Amino acid sequence: MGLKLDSIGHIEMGQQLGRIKVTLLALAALLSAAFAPAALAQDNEAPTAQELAEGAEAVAEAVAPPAYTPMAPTLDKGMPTDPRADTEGAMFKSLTFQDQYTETGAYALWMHDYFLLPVITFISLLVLGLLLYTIVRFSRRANPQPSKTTHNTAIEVIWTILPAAILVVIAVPSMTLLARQYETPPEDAVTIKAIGYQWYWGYEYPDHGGFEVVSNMKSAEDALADGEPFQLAVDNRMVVPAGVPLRIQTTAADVIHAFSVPSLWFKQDAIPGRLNEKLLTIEEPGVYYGQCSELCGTLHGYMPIAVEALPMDEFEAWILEQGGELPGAADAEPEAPVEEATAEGASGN
Ligand SMILES: [Cu+2]
Repeated sequence: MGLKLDSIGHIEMGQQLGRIKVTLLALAALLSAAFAPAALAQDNEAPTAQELAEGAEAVAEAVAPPAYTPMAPTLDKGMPTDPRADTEGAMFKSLTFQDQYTETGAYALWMHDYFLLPVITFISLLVLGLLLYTIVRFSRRANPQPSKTTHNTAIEVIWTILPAAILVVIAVPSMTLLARQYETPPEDAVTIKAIGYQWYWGYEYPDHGGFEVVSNMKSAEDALADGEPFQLAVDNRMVVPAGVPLRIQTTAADVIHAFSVPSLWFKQDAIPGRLNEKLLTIEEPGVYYGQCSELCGTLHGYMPIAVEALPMDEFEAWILEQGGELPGAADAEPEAPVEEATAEGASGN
């Protein structure tokens, strides 16, 4: 039959299990027929097969996934801002970080905007002020006889303690951010494995049957036609569920690459022979663009990343469309042989 050895083994085991189930079912039917009035047993038996078939159809219709169409990206969401754009504040927005769509990213952005930036601004202005004061106050004209002082204990204590204190204060949010960035994914996180190749990305879905999506950069014409940013748009995106923890694993097939998406505050090296993994929870559905961030050869600049976060049901529909399977589907499998067996049994009788 051209099947592999292990798959034959599985199929035979499945059939054996099926046969055991059929035997048990037949026994149960016999027992119920023996103990219940004959009419009731018949009533029970005949519709069961029909009902099962009809029920299965109804379920299949209800579960039938809507066809997947790639989500249209939102301007300035999950992508860099063009400083030449007409939109308000485009110039400023292009100079700072992208809007963040993860909790860690929001924290990091807060730390930058409301903590580090004020501190560095204060220090820069203070140093600039002192410098200007010194230039004016102690110039040769204003101060012809310079002081011969070489030490001042008080001032030396201050300029040692103060910077040290500032560093200690900065260390608090800094260490918090570091810890958050390396939080271990929970056990039930959805695993997606990003594999770097020269020069494209592959996305494997080990929790969903292990299929792999190959993702190449779109041509300028295709990107433009689809309303996507050129050099960021890809033919096949990395589709993930939004709002649930993801276990992003990265590795590479040839040289070192890096999987990086700025608006998700995510950057992780993809190293041959090594599996890195990190937690990622995307807060809302959307398209988020990134790029390989490790010099990996000639076409390093042409292996962009596009992450499409979808609501869970749409993600599952996409999985099925890709020929993957849903986790938990394996638990439901034993029902199939039972249905078949019942139908066969009914026709046999
Ligand atoms: Cu690369």
